[in-house]
Amino acid sequence: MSKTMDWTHLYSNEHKFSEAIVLTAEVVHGFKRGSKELGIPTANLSMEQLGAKGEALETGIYYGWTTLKGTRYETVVSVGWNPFYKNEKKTVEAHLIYSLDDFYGETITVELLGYLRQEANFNGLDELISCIQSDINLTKDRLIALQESRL
Ligand code: ADP
Ligand code: RBF
Ligand code: MG
Repeated sequence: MSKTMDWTHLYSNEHKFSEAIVLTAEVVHGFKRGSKELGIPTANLSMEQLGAKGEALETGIYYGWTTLKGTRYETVVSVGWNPFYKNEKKTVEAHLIYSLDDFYGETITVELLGYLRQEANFNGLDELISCIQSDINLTKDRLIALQESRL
């Protein structure tokens, strides 16, 4: 399978927010698929702590920043039911674009600055991973552009 798949068509609804959406919650345990199956760990936020804000959040993929123990990391966030896995519970999961040790139980703050795309279904794991890589690349681009526009 080619590693250079083109996902451009999925990003037609991309937009940045006029105001950040700020989420603060504890990191809880999920299905453990992120690291093991995808090689892309995601810190799952406690839906109980997010409450109505978590319920109201539109499903899809977002970019922004996470503050963990006083340090901010570029972050890509997945919100929804993961159609590829047919989850029955909505999750809010943050992948920090940095190599880190486990931080379960920490309270993190995730600032969402823009929306990339809706959740999609894929024909296989390699397609899902390829699309997440393109989300990560776009996230880096958008965050750099935002920083430059604020200089
Ligand atoms: P789970 O299903 O329990 O969320 P994952 O396989 O998605 O498990 O792994 C997520 C966990 O990995 C996080 O809760 C965190 O403790 C750890 N982790 C390590 N590095 C990162 C990172 N860069 N981004 C997100 N989580 C990370
Ligand atoms: N799951 C899907 O079913 N469809 C998606 O389009 C999708 N996009 C994702 C994008 C990013 C940036 C991340 C971090 C995850 C995404 N996932 C998606 C969720 C993925 O299935 C989930 O993180 C793993 O199942 C581990 O919980
Ligand atoms: Mg996870």
